[in-house]
Amino acid sequence: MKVKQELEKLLGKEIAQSSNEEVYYALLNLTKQLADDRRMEETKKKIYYVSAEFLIGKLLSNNMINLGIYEDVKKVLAESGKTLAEIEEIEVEPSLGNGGLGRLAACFLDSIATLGLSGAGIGLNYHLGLFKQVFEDRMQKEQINPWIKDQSWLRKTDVTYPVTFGKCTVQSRLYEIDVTGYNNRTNKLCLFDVETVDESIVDANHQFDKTDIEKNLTLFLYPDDSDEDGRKLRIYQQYFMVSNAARLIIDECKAKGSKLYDLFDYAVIQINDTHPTMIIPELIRLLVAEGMNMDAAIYVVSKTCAYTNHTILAEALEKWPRHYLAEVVPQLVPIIEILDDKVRRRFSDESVAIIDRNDLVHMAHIDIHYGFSVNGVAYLHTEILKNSELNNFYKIYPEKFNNKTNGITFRRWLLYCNELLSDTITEWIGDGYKKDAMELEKLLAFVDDDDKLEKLLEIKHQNKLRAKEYFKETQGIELNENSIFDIQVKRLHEYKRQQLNVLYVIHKYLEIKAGKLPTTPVTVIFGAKAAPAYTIAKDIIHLILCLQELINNDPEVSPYLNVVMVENYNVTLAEKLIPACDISEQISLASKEASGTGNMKFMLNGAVTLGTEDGANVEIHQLVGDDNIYIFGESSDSVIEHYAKADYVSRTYYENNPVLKEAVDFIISDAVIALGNAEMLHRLYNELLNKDWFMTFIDFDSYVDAKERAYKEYEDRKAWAQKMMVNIAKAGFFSSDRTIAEYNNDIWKIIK
Ligand code: 6GP
Repeated sequence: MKVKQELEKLLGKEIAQSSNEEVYYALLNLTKQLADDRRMEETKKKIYYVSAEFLIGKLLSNNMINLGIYEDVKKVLAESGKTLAEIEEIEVEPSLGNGGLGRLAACFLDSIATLGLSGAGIGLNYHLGLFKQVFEDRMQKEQINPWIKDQSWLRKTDVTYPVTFGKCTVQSRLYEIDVTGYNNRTNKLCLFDVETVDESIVDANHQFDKTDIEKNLTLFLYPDDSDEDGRKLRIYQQYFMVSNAARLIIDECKAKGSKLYDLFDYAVIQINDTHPTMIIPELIRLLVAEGMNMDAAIYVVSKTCAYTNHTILAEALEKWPRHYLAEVVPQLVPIIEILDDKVRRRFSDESVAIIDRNDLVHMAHIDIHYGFSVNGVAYLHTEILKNSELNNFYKIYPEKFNNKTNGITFRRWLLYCNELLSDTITEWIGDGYKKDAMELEKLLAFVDDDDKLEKLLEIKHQNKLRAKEYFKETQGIELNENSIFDIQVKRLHEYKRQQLNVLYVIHKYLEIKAGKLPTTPVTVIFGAKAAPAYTIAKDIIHLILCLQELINNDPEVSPYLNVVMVENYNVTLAEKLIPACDISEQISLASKEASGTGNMKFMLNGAVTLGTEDGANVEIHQLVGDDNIYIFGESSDSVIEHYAKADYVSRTYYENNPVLKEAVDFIISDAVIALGNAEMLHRLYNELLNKDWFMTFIDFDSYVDAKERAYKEYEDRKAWAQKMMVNIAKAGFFSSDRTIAEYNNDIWKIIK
């Protein structure tokens, strides 16, 4: 294809004569056409990945890479005096996800298409998405994040269904976004919406009438659930998502010849955490309405649905009061009662019931009893599910449990975000690794090759410069490219322990003030959104922003230590930060991080992990060996034991450890209070001293030791570059192509 001619045909003029915006829209249309050309006939069986979140990121470059026109487009733009980077600035990042669960869903869609599997994602088209984070008075403020433009990747379809709730019926509308595979087929992401949705009901404080379902149904991802109306709104959304999904699936299967008794030969439904759980009773309801008897419907649905668990945090294992469901979706309640009754007849164990004695409906329990597969997302996580969290279920259904260690798409997280590195790798080992990521292991041959090690360091430096320029331009942030980039970017949550990193920063600041100076300067970078109703998480952000102000403006300290919190961390910012990183902070309390996927992205881009034996860190450790990772902290077994015995008392650590005490006390020192909000800082201080539910203090000493070791070893540039090489070489296992091949072989069994 002649890219230049095609583009200029769409533009109606020369590229050089067109604005960036015109070029962007021409590329959008060209890419859509090419994606359309790669649509293939669907196979008999299809995978439907149903998820509340799809954190897809900007799509233009990713699609151009997958369609094979990326290099040509870059060349053609350069000839006309334009860069792809400036064209991409026009694209707005869709706001359809929150964190790991949503980004995983996006990587999976890429890999499903790349492996040539017939599949679709199904979710909701949130108009205002999660929220846009801005910092005001060193605090997080939430703003609406409208992202839908007149022309976008969204394609309006004729598919619409009436969806009935207890109090009203709404008419849905399906929108589609093409999902391109790398040199392979085009699939679809199906996003349902309602036409009555009204963005104008949201006021300046982000408030809106939570009971006006017709107007608010697809406004926000995860509406505030701190009150009853908010929780009910989540149920409205979930039911709207799955009722549409169920109908779409039934229609598509019927069109392919399914008689519905054989639905499982045509469809497999992967339930992404518990948000889509109601698809089970909804499908049963619809099959019964089609004339099937209840037992047959339950049998068919149970053979069609599979469940993935993404967390053991109790707060995320959804439990809805039966009366909420009776109000929002009364038609499902009798079915859920039948499902519960069948469970109770078979098992006397109260802990596996669906509706408990307090009349709470346990969504995960529906998935486990009435799905055919239950998987965790990393080896350790699945072991914890089997042996503790879901042990009572494992005893009943050992055959349902399986592990699928997460993965990431290397198209976005290497080829696109780190071209310098991927071009160099191609030069060294050929481009076979682009199809078979395990070929990266060929890089192990170069761990003693001085020139190649030098080159890795040079690439890292270039990526730091690129990040420096980007953040200077977009956020006015000054980054020192000659410092160690020590990065923690992920959702803000106490279990992820940003507060542990913060305590280290304070400790380091105090050391520098006392005259103990680091050899190489360090920049500690944070990026994180806190859920709007999560008070302590917002207090932690506040503390980080106060420290940023204090430290970066202290001439005694700032030549050695800087703290930066980037605003509105999202996929686009991750693509800039990850290639520039030296040290990847993966410091969750062991047992709490199901897998993590940021850890994989950093490793692939040549950062060295500083982490606990948690989630997929365990597998990273096994792959790279002790010398190429910094592991610290309590083991998950020991943490689980502390919880069981309830014997962790944070204050004891504080009282017995003067270094820790000094750091903790600094949170409420005059220097910090002068910059911040005393109430928030005291609240955080008290939380740590009196609760510290995620055991920050228990790991403080070993964290400080590990960090000091990492900083010291960074000085030996050759030894560090060797660690980088090993990390990149061993990252192949974490390709989501491997993960999806495993899902397909063990669970989905889609034949190409
Ligand atoms: C996340 C887990 O916290 C993370 O460890 C994992 O890598 C990711 O899922 C993908 O599996 N969970 C969520 O984001 C979540 O909302 C309900 O879980």
